[in-house]
Amino acid sequence: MASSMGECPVRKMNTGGGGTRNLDWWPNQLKVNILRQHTTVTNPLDAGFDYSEAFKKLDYDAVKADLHKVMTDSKEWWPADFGHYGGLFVRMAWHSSGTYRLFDGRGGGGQGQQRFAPLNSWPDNVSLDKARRLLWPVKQKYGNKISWADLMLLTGNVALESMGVKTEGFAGGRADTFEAEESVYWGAEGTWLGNEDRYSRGNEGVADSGVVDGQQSEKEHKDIHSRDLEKPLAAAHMGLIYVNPEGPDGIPDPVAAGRDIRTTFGRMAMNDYETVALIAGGHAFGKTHGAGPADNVGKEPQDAPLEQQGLGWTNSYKSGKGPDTITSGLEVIWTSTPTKWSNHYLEYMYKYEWELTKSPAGANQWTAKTDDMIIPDAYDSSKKHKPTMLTTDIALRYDKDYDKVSRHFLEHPDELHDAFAKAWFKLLHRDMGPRSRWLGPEIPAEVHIWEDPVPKAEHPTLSESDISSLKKEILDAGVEPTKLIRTAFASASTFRGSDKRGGANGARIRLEPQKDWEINNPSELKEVLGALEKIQQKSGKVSMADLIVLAGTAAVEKAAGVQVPFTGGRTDASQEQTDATTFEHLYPSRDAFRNYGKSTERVKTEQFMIDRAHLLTLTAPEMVVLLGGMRALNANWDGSNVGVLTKNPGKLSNDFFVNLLSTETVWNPKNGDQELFEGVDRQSKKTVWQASRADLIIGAHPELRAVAEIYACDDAKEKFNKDFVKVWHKIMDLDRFDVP
Ligand code: HEB
Repeated sequence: MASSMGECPVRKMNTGGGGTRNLDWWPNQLKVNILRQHTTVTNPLDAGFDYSEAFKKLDYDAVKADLHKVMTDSKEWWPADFGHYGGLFVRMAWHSSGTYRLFDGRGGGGQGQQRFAPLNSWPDNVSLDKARRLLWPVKQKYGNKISWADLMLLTGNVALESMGVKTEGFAGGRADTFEAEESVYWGAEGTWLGNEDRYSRGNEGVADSGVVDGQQSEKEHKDIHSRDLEKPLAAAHMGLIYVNPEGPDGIPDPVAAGRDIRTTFGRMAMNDYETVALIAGGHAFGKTHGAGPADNVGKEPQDAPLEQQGLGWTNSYKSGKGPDTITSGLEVIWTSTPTKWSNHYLEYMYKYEWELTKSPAGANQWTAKTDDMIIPDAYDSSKKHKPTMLTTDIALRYDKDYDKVSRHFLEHPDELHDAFAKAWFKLLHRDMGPRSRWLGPEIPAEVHIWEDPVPKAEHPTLSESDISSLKKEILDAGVEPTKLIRTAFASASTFRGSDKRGGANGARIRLEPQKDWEINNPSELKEVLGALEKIQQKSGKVSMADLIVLAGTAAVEKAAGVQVPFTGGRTDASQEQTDATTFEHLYPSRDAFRNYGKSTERVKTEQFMIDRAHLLTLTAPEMVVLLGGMRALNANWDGSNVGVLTKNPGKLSNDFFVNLLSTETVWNPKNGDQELFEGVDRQSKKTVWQASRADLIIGAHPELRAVAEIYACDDAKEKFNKDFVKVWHKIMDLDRFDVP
């Protein structure tokens, strides 16, 4: 492990892929790479491999039986605490799903990303390399019929069941990825456990750093009570799932810890009730590991020597495992029955007073002021300990609002059990999208609001002739076709591939909050919906959700002069089926495709465009085609002509590309903010066009320009229309997991 003195830690490899790369030369260049992940060149499975089909062949009961066996089959190379791996596996599943955040739907356990960097090496994931390796024989036995993503979560679920929790059930359906996901913003810090970039300060906060030593702790202390965590982050430090267990920035202040917990758990849409249930339920099991000083622990998996074969954190303290394990550096056992469900966590929390102590590794933790030696040792049955807790645990008592919930659960242990089971199910499944994606025999009957449910189909499938007569009626209704296009796009493009929320199904564009979003142009939306409602009532056979998409489809068809595919079968959700608060996070605060929104201090318009394209699961060529087509169709959110580089707005053509790449136009910024540009004709010196950053990046970025060139060529007119129609249809159907 030790590197020889004076050797540069970065090796200057001189083979393919080595040397200084574009990103090193131009760190601010627009990164298109997140649009080309998880493609056929990274996925080793056969081209037609369909995970849901494979999963259906899985002997589900057999896997569960095998997992039950694994729980107590302690291995010499990584012995099980208390003879049961339950705690470790629950933590593995929780850390897998717990990276989810509500703001962009990214993170979460849906892709099996804990196998890859950075998550495989996050300081908060220490020892989970061992947990996954313990599962390898099971993975190997069942092969492609169960993904790592599903297996890790199912194992956590089975662990709970084996320790006496009646879970709500389990749904499979998370297909694996085979490369590190690059799209998630985990923060800007360059150090593990750093947090220098993620907080802005609240009112009484301290803005200046560089305070002198003596005052530092007092000022910092004030600071941890008032700072604001940067969006979309849901963790207090780089490399943590949520919060620092010792308290904010290591300061053992349970009230401040409560504040951090509320912020971070809130960012995955867990309220106080669910948060207390999750923590009190989770820490009913297992132990923490800090047998000795942290400097015994070697490199994380990503940087560990080859011969360790993907395992990291080699521990040179005594045996390096079992009783000598160092994971978090904390040494806490919460209850007297760490492998059995109980309410002891809360019972002890309130029964005892707590004093600040140090773990053998020197970390801040709390010990009960008592002589009660009631806690078993994980390896020595003759030894007993006093109850211990983390700062973040006792936060559930010392934070006023958590205290109320904790006391309530203390008095109602059965309710804690059910609340835990429910919150756990939500934790594991909330980024899976609609129920139609869920697989397996253990899907609970109860439908949850966070699933964004839509009703079952109430209309028979539309026939071809229904579709064509409806299209005719729509186009004859006297609404400008571009408005129909904008509405259909607005309805469908809320979809995000990250957590599979949003989309046209449900027609939630009629409901709060979407109906009032500025980008949806509420007054225009009202006009369109009003006209479509009349048609719907008259027809009696079609949902509004279908009609909104069909209207856009009819209008695109008319503009393109080619047929546009349409898949019916959507249904209309009610306001009661819609969690308006969490839907607010689907708001496209920037949408390049409709020329909506501008750069911020940190993010340029074109970077927002890539982010949005990624959520829409578009490739770079699809993104370029979509943008060019939307401009030709005159589909800006406000009807402006920015980027509408055509003399025939409303007609689908490749004009946007032809005019953007024309050597006869010179572009100049119009305002100081570099958001709006004017295109001046070289000959006449007249301003002929206006364009946004999103428009001009297509001509400026070499890779996007290369795509634009394809579409601007004389031989591409047909191809462009065909490709636009294809991406349009893709967007309309992004949420149609119900369609085979
Ligand atoms: Fe937990 C463990 C912290 C939440 C479940 N944790 C743990 C630890 C720590 C923690 C530090 C230790 C690690 C080692 O090993 O050393 N958590 C924490 C925090 C939080 C939490 C800070 C927030 C507040 N958990 C949680 C949840 C859950 C959990 C929510 C579920 C649901 N954990 C857990 C478990 C464990 C832990 C089960 C045990 C593990 C073993 O045993 O291994």
